[in-house]
Amino acid sequence: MSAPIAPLLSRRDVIAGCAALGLATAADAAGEPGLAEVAARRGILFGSAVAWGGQGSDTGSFANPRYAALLERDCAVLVPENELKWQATRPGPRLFDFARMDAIADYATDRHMRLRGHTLFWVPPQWYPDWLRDHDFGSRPAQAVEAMLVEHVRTVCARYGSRIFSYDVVNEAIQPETGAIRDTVVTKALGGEAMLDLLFHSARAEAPHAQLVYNDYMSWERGTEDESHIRGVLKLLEGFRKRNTPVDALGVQSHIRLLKSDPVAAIVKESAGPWRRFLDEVVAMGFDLVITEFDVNDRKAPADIAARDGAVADYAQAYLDIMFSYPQLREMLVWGLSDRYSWLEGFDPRADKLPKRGLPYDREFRAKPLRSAIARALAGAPRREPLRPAG
Ligand code: 9MR
Repeated sequence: MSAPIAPLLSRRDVIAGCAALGLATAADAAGEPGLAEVAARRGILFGSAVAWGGQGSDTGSFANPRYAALLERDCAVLVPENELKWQATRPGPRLFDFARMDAIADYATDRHMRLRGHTLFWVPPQWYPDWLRDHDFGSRPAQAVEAMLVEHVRTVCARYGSRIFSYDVVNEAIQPETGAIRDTVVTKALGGEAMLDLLFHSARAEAPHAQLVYNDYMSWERGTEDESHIRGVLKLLEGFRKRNTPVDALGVQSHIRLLKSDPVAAIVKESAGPWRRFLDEVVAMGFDLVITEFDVNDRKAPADIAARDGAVADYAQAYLDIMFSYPQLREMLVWGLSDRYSWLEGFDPRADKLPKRGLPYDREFRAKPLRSAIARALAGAPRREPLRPAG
């Protein structure tokens, strides 16, 4: 009997060899379970932002077959990157347009994926549709704004019913530099707190099945603005609890940033303690946590691709390990899957002008070390009770 023949190269050797050559392999993800499956074993729902199908095939949309293949491998939940924002759905004060959002909702339903609603109201005026920015609310602005917001929530919630299981009811209400509620034509008319409360109460009434989330980009990096942003969000959450405002979870956007060239371990060491104290306070008030928009801004990470991808992966895993140590975190969404379509490309460019690499797949849809880091963080997460089904 002949001895079994050892394979010339194991799968691990192939992957290590490719990594040494700086090559991402499609094979490193293809043979492995999708991220949604890895996450589900731990009671976590994993997914991504997606765009609608109308802008042509080279987009981060389900209508792009190469992108759809990634979505269908890795995602159990989708969120529209832009299509449920007022900019998309509210072409005029009395007009609604849901064509783009409907396309995404239909795709998610057909593929048995869940759907998050981003967002019922995005507070900073720079993101309002033009007509709203300097809208004349007449002689009784408080009543007019109230009617407008309630109509909006009612219309969206009625249209999507139990198809949307979780809403970012309010997005980015806090001014990071001051920690106060932003002052806008809409918040002014009603008062900031009253306006936010109105949105959450309306969402609870119109979508009683849904998880209601306050979503913001306060981040674990330690800059002055990050401190005041965090303090402002905590104060806001305390106010919600005091006034019995129906808010279920804090959406932690998680656009994490490598903005220093220090070693990753040093940055993590500086951030971890204060970030945990923040999360401890949030969950102590009874809020769940949701990672709503994860990606990594690699602006100051090394230019060399292998070194950069390694730093991004290490930074992400350190962050996610902390996040998943909280059983109150049961959803993680990335803000896109491929660097080819990332919003980071047009934002805060690198000094060397190299393309950013902050998402799990590169511009040619090949899995990167960041995908493996996410998979490891998910696989290492303590098992938790999954979110109750919608409806
Ligand atoms: O990624 C989104 C980009 O395509 C849009 O142009 C932009 C304005 O609508 O919004 C980006 O998404 C943001 C999200 O809605 C809220 N948190 C920050 C995200 C990145 O800017």
